[in-house]
Amino acid sequence: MKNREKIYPARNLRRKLRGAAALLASALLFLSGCSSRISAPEEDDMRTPVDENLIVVGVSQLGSESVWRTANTASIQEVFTKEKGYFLIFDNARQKQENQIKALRSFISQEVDYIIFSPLMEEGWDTVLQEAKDAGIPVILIDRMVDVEDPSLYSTWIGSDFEKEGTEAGRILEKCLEGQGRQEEDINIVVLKGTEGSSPTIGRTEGFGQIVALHENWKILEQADGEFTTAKAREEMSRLLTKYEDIDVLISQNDDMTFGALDALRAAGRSPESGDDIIILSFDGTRKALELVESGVIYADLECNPQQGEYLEEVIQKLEAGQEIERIYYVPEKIFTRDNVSRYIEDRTY
Ligand code: GYE
Repeated sequence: MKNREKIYPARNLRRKLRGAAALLASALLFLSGCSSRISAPEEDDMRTPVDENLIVVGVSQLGSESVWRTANTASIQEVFTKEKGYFLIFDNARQKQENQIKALRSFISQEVDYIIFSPLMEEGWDTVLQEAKDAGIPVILIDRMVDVEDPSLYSTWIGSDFEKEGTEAGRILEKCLEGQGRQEEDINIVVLKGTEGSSPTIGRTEGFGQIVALHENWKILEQADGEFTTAKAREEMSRLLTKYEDIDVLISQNDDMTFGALDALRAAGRSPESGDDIIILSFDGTRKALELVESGVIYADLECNPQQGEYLEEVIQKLEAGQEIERIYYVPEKIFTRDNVSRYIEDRTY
């Protein structure tokens, strides 16, 4: 991004003032040391973002609904430490957009250097992001996207290509059915969708839908809202299993929902463990899911990489150095099938 100085003048002014404040603080400390016997506080007690010249980042995480999210939060918290020169203000919005908007407003009033946030859903951010822009605070989006009129309301976005994940799932299903000699058969599909209006739900649904449209014999019986959680998916899957007798394929838009769906399948007397009862495709690539790929319960798992902290830091370092950044960064991802999964399980930390 060019001309960042011009885009965010307030922020640069703030950094200068912060530098001046630090100088003033050390001058006062020096003077107090010369002129009085009252001892100065231990250096550690004086720590504030101002006098250490730390980069202050306000992070608004959307919730803690899934294993993926917990790993994503950990990856952010590992990176923004005092040792690395950051002061992190972290807020968990607990799946409520209004909480997220409140958190963003509080970051603005605290005059943070950067706002990082993972928006719960795509719509509804224009006003608060305009406020951040007016305050001269760069906004970095991670994981999910916003749908705003003015694209200059955020500096960059770091995340996954959700639509591609969806089309890949469709392609894997094609190959699977081909391998089973069922390419001409009628195939009944149910989809467990994530949070309504969120980028992964929109992208994965759209991408998979593109491949479905190529196959007249593939029928989506229903797309149910599983909210990315195990509990809601368990409930929805039980309902679907009562409603439809002949479900051949389950597309579950995250692993947590897959775990709930598996409970429901077992409770309904189906045998997902046999591997030939139902074809399950899942997203995220958590360790528990990879083990289920290895044992043949999940046919394939499309990785969604939660470890975005290092990319975030790279972007901030570039901005700090006045370098250009891209508008979009896709994180690297794999597809796990029974053929390759074993070598990845041991190193999985989440
Ligand atoms: O797939 C799901 C989480 O936004 C990519 O959100 C993320 C999704 C992830 O709850 O597990």
